[in-house]
Amino acid sequence: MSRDLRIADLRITPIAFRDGPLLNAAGIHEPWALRAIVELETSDGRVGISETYGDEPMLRVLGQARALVLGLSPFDLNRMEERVHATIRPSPGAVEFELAPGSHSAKNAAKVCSSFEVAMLDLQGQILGAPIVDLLGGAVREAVPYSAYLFFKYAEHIDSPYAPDAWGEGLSPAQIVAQARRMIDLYGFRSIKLKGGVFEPAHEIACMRALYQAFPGLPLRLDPNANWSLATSIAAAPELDELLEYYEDPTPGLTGMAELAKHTRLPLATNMVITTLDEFRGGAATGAVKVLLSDHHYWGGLRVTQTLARLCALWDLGMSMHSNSHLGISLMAMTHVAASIPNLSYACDTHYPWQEEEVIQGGRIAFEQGSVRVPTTPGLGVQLDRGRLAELHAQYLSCGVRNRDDLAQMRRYDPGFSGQNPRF
Ligand code: GKR
Ligand code: MG
Repeated sequence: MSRDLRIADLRITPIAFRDGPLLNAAGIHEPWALRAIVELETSDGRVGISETYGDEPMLRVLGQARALVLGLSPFDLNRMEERVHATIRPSPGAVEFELAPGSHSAKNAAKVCSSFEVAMLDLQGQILGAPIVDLLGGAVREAVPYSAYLFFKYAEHIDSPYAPDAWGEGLSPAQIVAQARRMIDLYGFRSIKLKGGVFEPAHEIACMRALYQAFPGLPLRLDPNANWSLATSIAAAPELDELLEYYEDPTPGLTGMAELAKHTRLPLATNMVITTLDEFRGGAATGAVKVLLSDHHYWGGLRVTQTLARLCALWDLGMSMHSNSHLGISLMAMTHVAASIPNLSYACDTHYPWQEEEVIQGGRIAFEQGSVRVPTTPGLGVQLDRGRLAELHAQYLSCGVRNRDDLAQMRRYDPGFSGQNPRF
C-alpha cells in the first residue's frame, strides 16, 4: 500500500525569530534569524517536515527544486538526490560568510537534498511507525549530549526592536562565567564552547582561563572562526594547552591549520576548512585537523552525515557537530542522526538556548543534563504548530531581513568596523 504513496505537495514557509546581539568574527547577529520550514505532503495527506536556511537565495533554490521532489515516493531518497544534484546550481551574488558554511551557495544542492531528505525520512517514519533514528540503523545512545555555546554579546540590539533578552551583557571574563553558569543551570550542559575571534586574543584567553577556574573538569573549546593569523594562533597555543579539549578554527585555511598543528599538542577542530566530501578527500590526509564538526544542513543530509562519520572513523578523526541559529525541528534532526553515530566523540554544538521562540507543538524541547532524549515516536517526533508557524512567518514578512549580514549589522554600531579577516 505505502509503495504507491506519492509526494503531492511541497510548502516552503520562510520564518523569522528573535535572535540575540551575539558577536562573532564577521560582526554581530541581526535581531531576526531566518529559517525556512519545508513541508512535504503525500497523496494520502501525511506531512513530513524539515527546517533549513531561510535566506533569499536558499528560498529561490528550494522553489526551483519543487518539481524534482513532487511525484516521488517518500522512499525515493536516492532518486531525489540524483535529480537535485543534476539540476541545482550555485546562486550568483549570494551573501556568503566564511564562518557560516551553510551560507555558501556552492552547497545549494547539498542543502536542498538535506531539507528534502529529512522531510522524506519523517514521512517514512510515519508510514512505518518508526523514529527516524531506526531508519538510520538504530540508536547507539538514548540521549545526545550538547555543549553550552557561549557568545560575547551586548545587552541589547541597536535600536531596541524588542525587549532585551534575559542574558544581559557578556563581554568581560566575569560576565562570560555568569553566562556559562546560567546556561548550565538551565540546561545542565557538561562542556563549554566560547565563540571567539571578537576581541584581542589575550582577552579571549583570559575568558577561557576564568571558565577553566570556575568549572573545573568541564571540557572547554574556543572557536575564533579563523580570525587569528597563523602567528597569533601559534603564540596562543601554549597558553591554551591546559585549558582546551580542542582548538576550533583559530586560523584560516587548511595550510594554516596544518602549519599550526606542528606547533601545538591541542587537537585542531574545524567546520571551516573541511565542509564538503571533496574537501575531506584532500583535507583528512594532511593531518591538519583531528576533529570534524558535521552539520547535516549543508553536508547533504542525515545519511551523508553517517557516511562522513565512517570516513572520520577511517581517518581517525573525532566527530562533533556544528550549529547556526535554529529551532526545534533542526534540533530533532540533529539528535536523530547524532544518536545513530557510534563515533560521535564530543558533545554537539547548538545555538538553541539563544532562541526563545518555537514552531513546534508543545513549545521548546527539554534538555536533561545537557542532553536531548532521542524520540521513540514515529518520524522526527515533532509536529508543526500551525499557529506559531503563521506568527513566525508574519515576523518574516515584517522584519525586513532577507539575507543574514553580520558585517553590515556591525557597521551600524561601528561604521569603521573593518571586517578584515584575520583581524588579530
Ligand atoms: O552564529 O555567530 C554564529 C556562529 O559564528 C556561526 O556562524 C558559525 O558557523 O557557530 C559556527 C561555528 O562554529 O563556526
Ligand atoms: Mg566553528
